Amino acid sequence: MTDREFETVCVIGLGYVGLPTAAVLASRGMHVVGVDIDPTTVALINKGKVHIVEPDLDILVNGAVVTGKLKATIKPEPADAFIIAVPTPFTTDHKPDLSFVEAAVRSLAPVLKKGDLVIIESTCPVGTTDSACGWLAATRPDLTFPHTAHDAADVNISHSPERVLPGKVLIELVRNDRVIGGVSQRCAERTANLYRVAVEGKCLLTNARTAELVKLTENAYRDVNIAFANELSLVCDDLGIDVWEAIELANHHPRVNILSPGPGVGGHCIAVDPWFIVDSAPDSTPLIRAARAVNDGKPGKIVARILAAAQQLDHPAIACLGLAYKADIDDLRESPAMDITEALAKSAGTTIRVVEPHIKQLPTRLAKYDQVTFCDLASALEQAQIVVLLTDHQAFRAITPDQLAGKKIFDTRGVWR
Ligand code: SAJ
Repeated sequence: MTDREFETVCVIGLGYVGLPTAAVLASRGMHVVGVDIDPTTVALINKGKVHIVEPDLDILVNGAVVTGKLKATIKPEPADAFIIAVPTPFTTDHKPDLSFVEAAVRSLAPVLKKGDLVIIESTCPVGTTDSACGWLAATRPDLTFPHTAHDAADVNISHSPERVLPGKVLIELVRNDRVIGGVSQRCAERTANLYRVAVEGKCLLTNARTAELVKLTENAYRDVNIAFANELSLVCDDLGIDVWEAIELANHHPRVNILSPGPGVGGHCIAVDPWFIVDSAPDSTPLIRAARAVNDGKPGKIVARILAAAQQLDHPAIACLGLAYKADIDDLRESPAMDITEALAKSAGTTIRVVEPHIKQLPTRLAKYDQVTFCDLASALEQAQIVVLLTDHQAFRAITPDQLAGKKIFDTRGVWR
């Protein structure tokens, strides 16, 4: 035993955020129980292995499991603190789907005891943390909760959103400042005490509703700024101007910093979270909604231009380089590269060779098209008349002008300028 306030932490959801968080806390000497509904994930982690690609995560998880500080299970176990890191997707009509968060909160109710701390890290619409207090209060009438008992509550509850960038998770988990929103002041203070074990950044205390909105705001801000760059790229296409040169020059202005246009916005956060603000305040969010439309419309604009070029050629072979939603990761979620490749498979009437160095085979969504094949980079380039760069992986940046000579190029990321 140490004199730490929290000895045992139960992390619910062992995905891109939960597993690194569990491993980092275990590496700081805490006993960590990781919980996941997928038995295959649980078995793999208990062997010291990982199911996601993230630099150095495999080493950290292996060390934590071997030293007995981290174990995985399918049900929550009693702990001093619970961290919920499950997905919050949206439904087809852009409404937040809180079913995973609610299930996770309810799953810990049976093992909850006086003095425990519950932290929701999952990105949530404003008001979710208050709702979580209500769900727990309804199942555990023997305990008091902070939405009614405030600082005197038996159990403390907070929202502290994850803000780590895929590809840099282990660095950002420790170094980023952390926004901590307590349902009461004591909830926030206790949550900061827990994170300070591992976090070197500042712990910034606020209330739960503000913390919920701050997280959504960060991703909506980025989405709106990427939409500006994407809209500018369409303007430049219409006017025959090189968008990359125009942005580079504009960014020499001391107060201008335009982001990069691309094939659209992918990933499980930036394409999703702005909708949670729109859903909460539909009459006050025309800009956020418009940004979503611009970014969601970008893949279709690119497909139209590629199809127009393909029509000029007899049976043109197309090489699509990259499926991941951004550089040097294996994550295909909400990836515009997938949407573009699938749209070409449906309409181009020609062979499409897909190169994605971070996965081992074509995802089923593309494998069902006979004309789509998974290919190595050299042969895809050799045989293609049209080359479409969709993800700016390192391997593609190294392609030389010689390898592209005589081909029609669609460089959606501006890496071959
Ligand atoms: N993108 C562009 N142009 C740019 C920057 C990005 O087209 O100039 C595209 C990327 O290619 C990608 C998408 O946007 O398709 C999102 O990529 P990203 O690197 O901007 O962000 P994510 O989704 O990987 O991670 C974001 C981060 N949020 C912010 O930077 C505000 C991260 O800090 C959050 O923790 C994460 O969302 C999350 O989990 O919410």
